[in-house]
Amino acid sequence: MSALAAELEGIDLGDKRLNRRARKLLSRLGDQPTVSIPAACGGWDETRAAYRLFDHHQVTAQQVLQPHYRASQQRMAEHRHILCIQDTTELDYTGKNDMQGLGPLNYENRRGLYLHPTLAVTPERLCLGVIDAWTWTREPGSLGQDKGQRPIEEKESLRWLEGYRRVGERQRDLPDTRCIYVADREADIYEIFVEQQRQSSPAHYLIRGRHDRLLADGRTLRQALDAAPVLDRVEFDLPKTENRKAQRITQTLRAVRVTLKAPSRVGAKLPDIEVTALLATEQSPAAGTDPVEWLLLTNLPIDNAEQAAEKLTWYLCRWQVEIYFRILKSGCKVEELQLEKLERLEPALAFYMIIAWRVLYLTMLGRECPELPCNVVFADEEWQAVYIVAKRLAPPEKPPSLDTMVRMVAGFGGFLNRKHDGFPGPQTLWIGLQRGRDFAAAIAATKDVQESSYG
Ligand SMILES: [Mn+2]
Repeated sequence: MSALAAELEGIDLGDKRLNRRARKLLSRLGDQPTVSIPAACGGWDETRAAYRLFDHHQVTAQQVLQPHYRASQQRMAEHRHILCIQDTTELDYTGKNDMQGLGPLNYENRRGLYLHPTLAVTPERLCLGVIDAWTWTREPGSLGQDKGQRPIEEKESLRWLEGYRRVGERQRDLPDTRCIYVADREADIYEIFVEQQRQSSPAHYLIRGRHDRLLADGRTLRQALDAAPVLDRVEFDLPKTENRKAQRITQTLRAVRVTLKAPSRVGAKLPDIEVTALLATEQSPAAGTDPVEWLLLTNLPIDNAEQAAEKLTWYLCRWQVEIYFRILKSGCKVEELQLEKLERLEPALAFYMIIAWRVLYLTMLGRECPELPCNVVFADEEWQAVYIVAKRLAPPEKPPSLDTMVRMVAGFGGFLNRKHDGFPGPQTLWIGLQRGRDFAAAIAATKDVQESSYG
């Protein structure tokens, strides 16, 4: 079994043959994540089998993801702190008019669905897996119809609270691990703070603030933060975004424990809640630009510079989910899937969610655990094939280190491995992994030929 198929160990689709087919398909798709399903399957029989699998009523995205959720939870148990990072992305299928069941995106004529996964990530940025995911579509015509009622965004915002509850369930199963729910401004929802106080062994939260909330003492959050002393100054590299280039910035950190005044809700009286607010703001932004700034809210205490810097570092790990979305879309090209209807698309997406996770995992695992023997995450035939092609030597008895292996694999994807190249990124790795599997297949075929001619 390939290392990837092992993620589906214990899958239960209600039928042994279905389970076996699902594992085989995951390997197939994972071997060539960037090509279409027919190309990855390499023939019509197997392609039809894949489509039949997606079509089967037992095969839902959640069924496919279940064993991966479990495997991820086992990996989480090995760590003291786990950031449970949640975010939404849109999957755009505009123009795929024969696909049934899609809904409008931000405009009525853009069509697709929304994906909202939770990734388990260590503070060292190693992604241990997807632990929760859901998808939804908007009703056609719903964008303009909500005037006067609750806007559609407000209804959809429930996903953050539900997602937080799911993380709380993980927390109950993992008594020796602290789970910290991490999310961006969209999750600045008072009900999450309330939920944290209601649960018996709740997950912590670390959420970027969107509102300048009112405090019980009559001030605003921002006023309280501005009055707090500077705890520390931190420097870090900001990755590039669409409208800004990568840069090194210095921020001041301030933190304050405050009591938020409960917002009023129709039909419910919410309690005032104590939270810690952390403000990281750019010390001297370039003229004419807004300071790079994060306002973070957490239930955790921040009493010193070290704790403040730690929370900021944790929040910055949120970037991993953006990389994950990039792997799904640019690497696995999930927006190019050609399937007839949503019920087929969702299980197919679930397969690619596991494949994309593995690329992200390997990218960071090589950095965090360079000395680990590579057969922990690569099957023997995988690492041996890569070794033979890269070194033109018979593979050693003892598997090489993970760092060596990841660099060799990424080399097949265009990574040059010079001193100043640092670590390979996900893109060189996903291309390299694909080629590595081709080598493994070629070598297996050569062995078959040799055996048949000598045997
Ligand atoms: Mn977001």
